[in-house]
Amino acid sequence: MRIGFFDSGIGGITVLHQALRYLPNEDYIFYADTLHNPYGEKSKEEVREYIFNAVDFLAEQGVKALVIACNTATSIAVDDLRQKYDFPILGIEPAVKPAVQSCEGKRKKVLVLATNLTLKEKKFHNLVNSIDQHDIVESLPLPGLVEFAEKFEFREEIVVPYLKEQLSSFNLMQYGTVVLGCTHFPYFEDSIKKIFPEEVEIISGSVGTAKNLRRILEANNQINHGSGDIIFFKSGFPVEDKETLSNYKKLLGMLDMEG
Ligand code: DGN
Repeated sequence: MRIGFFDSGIGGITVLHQALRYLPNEDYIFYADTLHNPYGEKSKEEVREYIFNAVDFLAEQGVKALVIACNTATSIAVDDLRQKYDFPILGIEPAVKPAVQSCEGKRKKVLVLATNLTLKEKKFHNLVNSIDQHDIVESLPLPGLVEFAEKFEFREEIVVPYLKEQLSSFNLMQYGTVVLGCTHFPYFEDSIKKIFPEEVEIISGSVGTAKNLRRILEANNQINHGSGDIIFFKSGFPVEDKETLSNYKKLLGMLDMEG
């Protein structure tokens, strides 16, 4: 059986990329809900309905595990999804804990970049409150990066001015770690690096999610020896046109280059 991956759009491919590193012999089914993207600016109720529709679809295809490769969807629905389905469901959340641990000693702050919905949700506030004893975590929504990614717009001359404007009121010298709390953001890692001082670390939660996925499959004796085949769906329809498929492959290649 395949492993299901789900995101509101192409951001989840950044998590799939890590899964392919840790589990290269699994076969995958990737569902991008592009018709309803972006999730981050919509109401929680509306997004919840889209998520359940998408996961119902993946469950009907038959998956042995599901990765909610979207911080926004994880924060509003992962607990309820786990109640409904009987396959393992993994989510992704902003990697606040390692960021705080690494910054505390350095007397630096942490900046979490995510969607509006993720940053507004209780799950995020509970996470920060449980870890951030010295009040060093700050956050900023960057919906423009999701829009750029969905348009396959990654050119630095477009992205860097947007980032500079959004960060214009921040003193960038005070940060030790930037947390990419949206799966669309790793595509822009090079542009983000250009804005912050060189020593600033940039981290995301996708490696942790991929390692957890491997651990769960190993524990359940469900490791596959397939070919790493991926099939893509967009809001319930198979992606068959060559151009889109080649764009998705290009994204995986682009992530390879970013390491
Ligand atoms: N990629 C998603 C996330 O990680 O939050 C959401 C992007 C969006 O739909 N705004």
